[in-house]
Amino acid sequence: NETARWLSPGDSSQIASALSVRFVQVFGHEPEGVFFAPGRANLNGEHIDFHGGRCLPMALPHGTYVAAAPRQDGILRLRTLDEELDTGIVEIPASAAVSAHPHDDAPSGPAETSELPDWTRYVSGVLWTLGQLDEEHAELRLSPEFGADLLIRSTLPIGAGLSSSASLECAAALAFVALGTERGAENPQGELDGALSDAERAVIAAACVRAETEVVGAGTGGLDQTTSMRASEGKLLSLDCRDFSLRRVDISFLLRSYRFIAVDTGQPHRLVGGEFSARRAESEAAAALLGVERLRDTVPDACRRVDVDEVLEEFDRLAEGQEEINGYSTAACRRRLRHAVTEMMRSEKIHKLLTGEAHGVDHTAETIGDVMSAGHTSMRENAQVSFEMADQVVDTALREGALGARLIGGGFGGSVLTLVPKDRAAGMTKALAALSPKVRFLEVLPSAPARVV
Ligand code: GAF
Repeated sequence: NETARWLSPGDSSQIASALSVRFVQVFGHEPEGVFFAPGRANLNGEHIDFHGGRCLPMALPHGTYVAAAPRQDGILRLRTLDEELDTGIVEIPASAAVSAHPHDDAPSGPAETSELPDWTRYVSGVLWTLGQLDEEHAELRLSPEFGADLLIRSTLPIGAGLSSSASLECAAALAFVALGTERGAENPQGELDGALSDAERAVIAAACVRAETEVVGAGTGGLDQTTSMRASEGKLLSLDCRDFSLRRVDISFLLRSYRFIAVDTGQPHRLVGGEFSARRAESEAAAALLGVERLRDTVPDACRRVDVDEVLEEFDRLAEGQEEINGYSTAACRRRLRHAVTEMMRSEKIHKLLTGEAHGVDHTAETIGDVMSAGHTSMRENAQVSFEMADQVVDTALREGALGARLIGGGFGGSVLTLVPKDRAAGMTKALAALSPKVRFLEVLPSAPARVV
């Protein structure tokens, strides 16, 4: 039954009420609030956020809900309702939040706490980084005594490249800010959303990035957390990861005739695994060889056309005779460089198209579709993060009338984003459903950022 293949975001207020009821059953007292943060899809700009590239994400209607209540004893008690992850209440002394979760490079933590489930690091990490904020951001800083009870439920598939981790971090962060900071105390919960400025949301997003890189040990670049905290309903973000400035572009004109549908291939991925970090490290080695801090320095802005072959020639000249750069194969570094430069140029092209003069809906849709598919080819051949099922989904979607299709997120598993004319969507999803019983669909409607429900 094809309808069963659609993952619905559900009704926010119903989910929040049901979660509050469960919270009382689990913790024996009422939650003080329910907080939500969305996952994301990205039209273009994969594996370039950490190089200061431009990304074109939007928040999904799907995401993570957190029902929460503060505690006065500095303890964090967490439980997830995800059937595969739930092991009952997990208790972490807040003061041990970080030592309990050393990532691979950190000294190991106390034996009795190192058994904690991996997913809890995303939450305890955020508790720690929000406690580390400096004087300038004191209003958003958690006190060291702060603790909380959290019940978690996600409407996103976990590990499907749709940013389930960042949405958990951001929902937990918003709960912590609401319940344990001056900013939260100043604003009754329902008003906190509106009261938080975009700059404050950026500070919270940065704390979430820090939790993921320093506590979880996944070298993410900020795309996911920024989208979850700062997205806008009905809008695509044109996010410049040099300084995380962004423009919000209305794409409702496009959604009148076309649909964005995300296809979860059913093959999960993990960013903490070595492959993602290796890809990042290879591209960083290419940057080091070229003598630039980040690869964005080779593609400064939309106004200057960059010839990728010239950049590659320069790379070849500098790499001549070297089989390795900083311990990474020169051939691999060259491919990562080609991916990063072409991916950045594709983003600049769409940025110009969407922020410049209108060229008509169909022209815009076709150009976006072409960029998406070219992005996939580069994910497959240059970044080398695609996999058989993703390639099959892309080929099938294009054959069935999609204007564009591409793997999104970190790769090695995860989801494909498609752009399809409304009248071709049913045929496309039918053909995709026939590929594997694990395939699932999500309607991608650009949605609002992290909020109090
Ligand atoms: C993951 C990371 F978390 C992001 O920062 C980004 O690098 C993405 O992979 C690839 O574009 O989602």
